[in-house]
Amino acid sequence: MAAANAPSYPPLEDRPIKNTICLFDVDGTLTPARQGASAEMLAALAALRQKVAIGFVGGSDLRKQEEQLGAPAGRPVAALFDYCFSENGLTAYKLGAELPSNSFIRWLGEEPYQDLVNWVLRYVADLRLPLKRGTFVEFRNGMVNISPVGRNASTDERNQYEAYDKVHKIRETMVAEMRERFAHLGLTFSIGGQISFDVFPEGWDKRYCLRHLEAEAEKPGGVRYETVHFFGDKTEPGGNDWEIYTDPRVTGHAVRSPDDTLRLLKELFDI
Ligand code: M1P
Repeated sequence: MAAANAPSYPPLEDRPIKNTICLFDVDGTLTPARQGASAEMLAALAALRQKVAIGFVGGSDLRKQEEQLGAPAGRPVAALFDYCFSENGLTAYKLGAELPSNSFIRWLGEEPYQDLVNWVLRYVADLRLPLKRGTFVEFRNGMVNISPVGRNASTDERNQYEAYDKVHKIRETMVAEMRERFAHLGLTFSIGGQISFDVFPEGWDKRYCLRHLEAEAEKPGGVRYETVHFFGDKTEPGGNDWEIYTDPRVTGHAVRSPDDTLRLLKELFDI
């Protein structure tokens, strides 16, 4: 049951600024990295939602977005946004109702996945490094994360590995071999952090959520979003907002911080 004081919003098809949606990255755009949203940001989003459809698109899972957005508001995150796109949209909600989900294993299939993971384990077994710990393959809903040193490495061990990797190019070499060996699978290999790299299907970056919006237009009475604004802080090449920011279907906005997002929203939507 909706909370007694829950605000109400015009139906999506009756928002004053028609056929328009604002999509937001979470960390560094709506909230400081890994922290909660401010009261000012939550109020701005509520005001914006009176005018246009709003959604977030984040790489983390819904639990994390509940912590960063839902908890500070004291309401479920799915009540704060028209569209919630967790894991870039592999898990998605519209007006609190779940949209079709997807997963890496469903997309790839068990046989090709085992070919990949067996190859990785053999490759890692033959590596001699200054240190090795455990969990060389982490199976996630939308990707597999591979770490030559192992995800159990402590902070010190991470730092040691990272320095070694910079000189000896362990991940770069492994990724180059995997790109060649598994070229037929249509995968993206991304070295983002300190000790690992992510492997996921081509196009399963933040652009993935756009397919949900395109599906909306095909539904009876569904809205066709002709203007899709995206706000993100990692919009440089290599950043995880870059692909959606530069997508021709999207009007991209690069922000430096949540305060910068607020400034831009005032400027663009007079809220
Ligand atoms: O956000 C960048 C990366 O952060 C972690 O990488 P690592 O453990 O190597 O520092 C992982 O969560 C990885 O998936 C992610 O891309």
